[in-house]
Amino acid sequence: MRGSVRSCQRTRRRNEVMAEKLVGARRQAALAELHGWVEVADRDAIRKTYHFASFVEAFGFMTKVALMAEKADHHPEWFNVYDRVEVILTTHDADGVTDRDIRMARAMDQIAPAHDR
Ligand code: H2B
Repeated sequence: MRGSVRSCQRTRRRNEVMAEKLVGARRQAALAELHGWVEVADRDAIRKTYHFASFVEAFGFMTKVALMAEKADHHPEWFNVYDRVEVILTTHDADGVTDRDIRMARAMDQIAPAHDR
């Protein structure tokens, strides 16, 4: 019972935020207003690499993004080594890039080091 209620809420939540795949000119326009975000070659996703002054700064960035991502129910795929954070964004429900990814990318850029904005 509790399980089915929970999965129902999850479905409802997904439907509420269900986003449409960004394609063609709208997608290019969205990418053009971001900085340093490019399309991934072998899948429908966008990526960017951020560079920090230290591991602690990189991890601090990831901590802030993690809280934003949890709030937005939209999570990055990422890889961190020392002062570098490589991020991939895509929307699994839409099987591609949506406005949710663009919004997350913008939010990440806003708290990134000046040289990565
Ligand atoms: N993050 C990203 N990047 N894409 C999604 O489609 C996505 C997500 N879906 N975070 C959410 C969570 C979904 O899996 C859960 C069930 O709400």
